[in-house]
Amino acid sequence: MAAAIVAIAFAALATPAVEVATASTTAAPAAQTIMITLYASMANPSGWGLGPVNITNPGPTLTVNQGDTIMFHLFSADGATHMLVIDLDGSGTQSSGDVVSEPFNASGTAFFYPNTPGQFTYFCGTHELSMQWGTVVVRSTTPVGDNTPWLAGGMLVLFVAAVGFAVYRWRHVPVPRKALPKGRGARNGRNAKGKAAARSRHRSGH
Ligand SMILES: [Cu+2]
Repeated sequence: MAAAIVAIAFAALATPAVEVATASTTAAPAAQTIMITLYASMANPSGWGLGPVNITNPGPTLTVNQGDTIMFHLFSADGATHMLVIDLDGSGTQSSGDVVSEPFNASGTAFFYPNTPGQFTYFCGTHELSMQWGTVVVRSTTPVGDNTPWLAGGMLVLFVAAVGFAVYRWRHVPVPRKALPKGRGARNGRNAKGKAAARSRHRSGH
């Protein structure tokens, strides 16, 4: 029985280790610093572009990964003063929760630390949103369905239950009489009868 308990214990302990190893292959990718160059123009064609000659409105869709650091290199393609705003709070206007660059009429920079997956609008803070806007897509890098803690917890519960059941069986299931050494059960029975008879004699003697 002890060997069976040890076997159950090893089986229960070995399984979570395998699950953890599997889960690690879906871990989030290492964060990177990504540089994006954007050209802004109010003069026709207005909008945003990855270069000075491909400016469109809406501008290019910018896809970034959650957890990365995005460094924008910003240029004015028409000499006008522009400002990059990423509308993180979805208000449609420049507000304190947004990414906002310094105004630039030649070049500038802005940093974006995307934490929340989703789609966001970027636009120019000094011109109308409708004339200079585009979309930023933040991709989630959080592993989907990472249930390692639940698996480990579940295996621990199973392990405790298995050991508890084994111990319960070990202590409560009577050993079959055939398994006892020959003659021992009969001798015990005889002794018990003898004691009972002695008690009976003792009581009847009064
Ligand atoms: Cu502008």
